[in-house]
Amino acid sequence: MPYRPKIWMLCLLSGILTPFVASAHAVLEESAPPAGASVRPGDVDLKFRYNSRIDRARSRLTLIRPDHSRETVSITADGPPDIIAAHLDLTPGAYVVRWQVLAVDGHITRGDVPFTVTAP
Ligand SMILES: [Cu+2]
Repeated sequence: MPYRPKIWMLCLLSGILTPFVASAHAVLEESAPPAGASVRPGDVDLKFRYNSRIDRARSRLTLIRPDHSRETVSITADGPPDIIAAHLDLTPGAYVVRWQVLAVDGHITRGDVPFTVTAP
């Protein structure tokens, strides 16, 4: 009887391999400002550090303002390959930075970092 791989064998194999593939997803390890932080109004430096290299050209930062309007934030072109950074000029209120990054394994991850700009 000829050997033919069965579907269940492929499923088993993909189940074994998936955790290793998943481990290459970009996970946010550190952010400035940290989630939930309060910062001073004016110049705010954003910095997001991941556990792996990310494709900066295919990653995106969106600023959600206190009035819920959204704008795309331009990402600083240079810097280490596991960090995305940007500069903002903000007035007091509650903000969210929504990040979406493409990791070297080709997978996209996303998340929110909320923070507050306090009155001077
Ligand atoms: Cu992945």
